[in-house]
Amino acid sequence: MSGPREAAWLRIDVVTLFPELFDVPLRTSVIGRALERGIVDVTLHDLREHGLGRHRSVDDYPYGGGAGMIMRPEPLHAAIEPLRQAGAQVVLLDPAGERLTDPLARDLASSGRLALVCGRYEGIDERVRSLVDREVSIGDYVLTGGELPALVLIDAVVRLVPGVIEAESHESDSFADGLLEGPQYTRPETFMGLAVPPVLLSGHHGEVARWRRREALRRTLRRRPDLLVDADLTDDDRSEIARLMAPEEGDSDS
Ligand code: 4FD
Repeated sequence: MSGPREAAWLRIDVVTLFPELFDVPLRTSVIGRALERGIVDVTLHDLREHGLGRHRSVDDYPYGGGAGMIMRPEPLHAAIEPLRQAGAQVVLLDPAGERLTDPLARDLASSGRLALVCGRYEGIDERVRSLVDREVSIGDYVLTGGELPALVLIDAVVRLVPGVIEAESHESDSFADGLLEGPQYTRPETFMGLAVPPVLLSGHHGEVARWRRREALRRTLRRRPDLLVDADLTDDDRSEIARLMAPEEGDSDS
C-alpha cells in the first residue's frame, strides 16, 4: 500500500515546442512506472506560450544572412528563468555540448532538479548559452531538435535514480566500472547449435564471477581498448589483459 508520497527524488522540467513528442516515451515501461510511482516527476513546458506577438513567434532570420531560422532568446529566457529560480540545473541539448557519458548521467541523476531546454530550427541565438548551466550532446550527429536527445538523457538518468530499477542492474551496466559488459545468456541451453558456456550452468558463483570479469575485459580489449585507460582495474585484471594480448591467447573477437 502506498500512502501519500514525499517529493520525487528527481524533478525534470522540459522546455520544448513539441511537448507531444514526450507523451508515449514517458508513459512507457520503466520510465512510465517511475513517473507513476512518483519517484521522478517530469513537467513539460510549451515554449510557444512564451512566443512573441500575435503569432507567438519564437524564431527569426539570422543577422548577417544565411539559411534557416534562429530561435530568439526572449521566449527561451521567459521559460527558463522561473525554473532556475526554482533551483533547477539548466541543461541545453546541443550538438556542441559536453558528451553524455555514464558518469555525467550519474551526476545529473543526483542533482535533484533538472531543466532540459530543447532547441529547434537551425540553432539558437548565442546569448541563450549564458542562460544555461551546461550544454550536453548525446553524440556527434545533428538532429532536427533537442527533444530526442532530451528523451535519451531522461532515460539514461531516470533508470539510475534509486528505486527505479534494482541497483544491481546498473551496477553491472556496461560502463559502470568503465568496462563493456560481457556476454549474457538465457534459455535455451543450446540455440542454433550454440551452447551456453558451461561455467554459467556450474553453480560455482566464484567461478562465474571470475569468468564474467574475464569476458568483460576481453570484450573491452577487443572492441573498445580506449576505455581501458580510465577503467577500474585490479592487478589481476591487468595480468589477465596481458595474457589476452599475448599472441595465440583468447583470440576471439567477442
Ligand atoms: N547531438 C543534438 C542536440 C540537439 C540537436 C539543436 C543547437 C541544434 C543533436 C541547439 C543546434 C539545438 C545532440 C537541435 N541535434 N538539434 O545531442
